[in-house]
Amino acid sequence: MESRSSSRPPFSSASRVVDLRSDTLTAPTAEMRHAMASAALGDDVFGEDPTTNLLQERVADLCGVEAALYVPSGSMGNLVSLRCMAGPGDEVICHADAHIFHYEVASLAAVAGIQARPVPGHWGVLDPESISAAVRPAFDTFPRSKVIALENTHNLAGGTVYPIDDIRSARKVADENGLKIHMDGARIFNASVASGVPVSEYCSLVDGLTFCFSKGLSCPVGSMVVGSRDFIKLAHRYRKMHGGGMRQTGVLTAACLVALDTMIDRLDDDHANARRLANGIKRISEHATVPENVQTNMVLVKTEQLGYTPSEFVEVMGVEGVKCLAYQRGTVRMVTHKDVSTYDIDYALERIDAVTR
Ligand code: TLP
Repeated sequence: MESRSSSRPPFSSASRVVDLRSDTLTAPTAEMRHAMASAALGDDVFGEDPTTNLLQERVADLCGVEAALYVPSGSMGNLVSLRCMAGPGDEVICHADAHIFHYEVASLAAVAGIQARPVPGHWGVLDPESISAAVRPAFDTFPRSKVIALENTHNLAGGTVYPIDDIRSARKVADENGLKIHMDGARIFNASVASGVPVSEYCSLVDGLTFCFSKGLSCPVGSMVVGSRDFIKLAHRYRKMHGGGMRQTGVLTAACLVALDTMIDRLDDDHANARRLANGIKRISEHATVPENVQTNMVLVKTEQLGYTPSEFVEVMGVEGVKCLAYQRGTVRMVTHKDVSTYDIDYALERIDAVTR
């Protein structure tokens, strides 16, 4: 199809901006800001920040695990967790589209000396046979297989939920081969709200899980690593080694405590908005969204179906005041979140309709 973009002006005349690039854009609520300003503080490297200690206890409780650790980012949470489970010369089996493989600056290899073993999967899910086939035989010349890394929800697959039965199958392969399981659960609450599976059930099937407060939960900074007491003790050491030891973290973790009370159930609204967006786009062009059904808060748009390349579509929509990100395999990603209303979705749909007429 011939591109439609050349006839449009390269500047934004839009009076309204709807930012669908990521749920990381969410700003803290007034309640969070108030809690941050009045938080009780101490030096967290000494383990003396009362607000952070409370958060870590509450998160461990919620996840049904022994302990939890606050870290600056999801990327550090993944790196520290995997470094606890593997070391130089070891291998982590992951989905070929895993965030740890594509979007974390090769930190596994560059910082931890760990090799990723990417395995193709289906919408973010690995089948047990492919995992088994990727496990190395015990022989001196091979890297040592140590960990299976799963991502839930799966970012590049469009926010898909890792089905609980598939996690059980991965657990079986892990146990048969003496491997650990790490879950990159950056958006684990989206997965839980969408599937009805409690986060504690996900945690019960893995050896460690990282989730983010700085995405749909709307906090300005921070992620958690959760697992056994021994695992978290080691994670504490690697957090410090990677420069993640922070001082009066209560200023930040106060927002996370508010998020636990106010931000989880409302993720349902984001999912409903994502479905509304996808259904609206399908009305414009039936096969323009993937996967078939939106599961959480992401919509991947196959822009060729709308007459644009991904980068053209991003530019054209930017002019209309609707921001989105060019993604892989000819798609653009649109993410719904707290700071995007149903009216914003309808506005975005109206603009998509206008540029594709
Ligand atoms: N993902 C970001 C970008 O890096 C793409 C986004 O906007 O979605 N795991 C997953 C599954 C993630 O989606 C992300 C962030 C991370 C880890 C890293 O978290 P941060 O950004 O806190 O280091």
